[in-house]
Amino acid sequence: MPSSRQIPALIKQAAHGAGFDLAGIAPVRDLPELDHFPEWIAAGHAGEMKYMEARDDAGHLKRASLQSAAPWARSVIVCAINYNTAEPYSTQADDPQRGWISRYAWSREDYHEAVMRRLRIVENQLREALLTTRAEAQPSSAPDRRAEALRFHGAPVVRDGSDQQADVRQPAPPWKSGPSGPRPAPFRNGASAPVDFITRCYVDTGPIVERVYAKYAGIGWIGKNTCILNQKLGSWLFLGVILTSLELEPDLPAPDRCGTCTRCIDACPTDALIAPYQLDSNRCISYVTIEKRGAIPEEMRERMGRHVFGCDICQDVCPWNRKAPATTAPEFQPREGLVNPALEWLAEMSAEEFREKFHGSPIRRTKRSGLRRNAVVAMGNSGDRRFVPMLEKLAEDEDPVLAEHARWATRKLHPLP
Ligand code: B12
Ligand code: SF4
Ligand code: SF4
Repeated sequence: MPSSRQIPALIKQAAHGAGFDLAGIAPVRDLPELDHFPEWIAAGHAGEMKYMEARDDAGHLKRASLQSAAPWARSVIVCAINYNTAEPYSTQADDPQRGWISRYAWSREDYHEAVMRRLRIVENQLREALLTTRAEAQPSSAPDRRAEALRFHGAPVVRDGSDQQADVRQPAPPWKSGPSGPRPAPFRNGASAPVDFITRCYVDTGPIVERVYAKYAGIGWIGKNTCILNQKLGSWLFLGVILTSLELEPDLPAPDRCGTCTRCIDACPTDALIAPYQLDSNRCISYVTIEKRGAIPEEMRERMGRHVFGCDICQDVCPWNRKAPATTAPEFQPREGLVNPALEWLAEMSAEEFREKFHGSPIRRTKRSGLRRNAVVAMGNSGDRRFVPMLEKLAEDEDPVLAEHARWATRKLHPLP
């Protein structure tokens, strides 16, 4: 029977088998970094990302503490996977006539799905290990508890609709079984089981600041650019978390290895890193090109340079990424044409081509209108007057936001005397 000390080893083995590069366990408690979250929200640094401001019935910010959003959670399993590929960094590819899509978005599969699929493997193996040992612990005259348990395998998935996460409830692990309490409500499929073993998997969308738990799970430290950095792998890591009601032995937090370095802060073209470990989304090119809808503030347009989706500069310049290894995972290999893409191609992309090219890609998030808007801004910043005829045509486009940005870009390339 695995003990609460052995389960972490089993989880890490399962994570490795599922293709994760790193895995660790963080405790659920009020971690000091989370104290900064309400200040960050109050300062307006979340911009228009209203989901970051979600509150519970008592008015507390859900992301500021798991006590509010998941009072049953006792541990957070954090898994990380390297998405780096052997392509140049944005700081190495300096053709201003071409755009830049950030490294994470070149992938063949949206990382939310690629990470979630792996998290489910880990979650299922954890469940199976606990259910198997529980079944083996039953006396032979008892009904076939293992068969009963396995009927739940993959079945009790409750969608709560608000955060689109699965809530998987399972029989209690052996060390948690107590005297039998009231019979719990049945699952949707009619089966019933004790409900005190809960797991929830999240990639981005959960009410949790993943990087803080990644630090306490020993995945890496939070750098001054606010990204999680691992000493061996660098920062090209996607994170995924499994919240669980199991009380597990936590890992040790990774020590901060930024030292006196400030390269990321110095290199940020928009001064979005307002202080070490603090980012104002409104000023971040990643936010402006992916999350911001409608018109981009003029002051930001010029500073966006040729970025059309996301930004990697504060990671490209980080010394810990100098020797970052490349992944072999096929889903993170770049789609054709996305590394340093042609701006004309993006600006003139039809709705049909956008659907086809970006099917299952994170780039869908900015929608065709956002991508074209960003491409037009990059043309304006290119200094290349070859783009003027195309921009003049786009200035008449039926999309008023695109048309206005095209007029801005034309003025930049073709200043009036
Ligand atoms: C909203 C969001 C964004 C926003 C805001 C980013 C931000 N820094 O907050 C925008 C759109 C700008 C963004 C950009 C990017 N994102 Co993003 N994003 C998220 C999301 C959904 C929430 C992050 C969040 O809660 N922010 C709130 C702030 C307050 O938290 P935080 O920055 O993590 O800050 C904590 C620490 O800095 C800490 N802190 C630690 N020490 C200290 C010391 C002091 C003095 C202070 C004041 C604070 C402090 O306090 C904060 C917690 O309260 C997460 C997924 C998730 N659910 O966590 C992904 C996530 C953070 N993003 C990710 C990625 C990959 C990116 C990009 C690289 C994508 C790109 N190339 O464009 C960039 C990186 C930009 C950057 N430098 O952060 C990854 C990060 C992986 C990693 N290695 O760190 C995540 C974890 C997604 C994932 N599942 O893999 N993102
Ligand atoms: S992603 Fe780009 S704009 Fe955002 S903080 Fe990093 S360097 Fe600055
Ligand atoms: S560039 Fe320097 S300060 Fe910034 S995250 Fe990397 S090591 Fe830390």
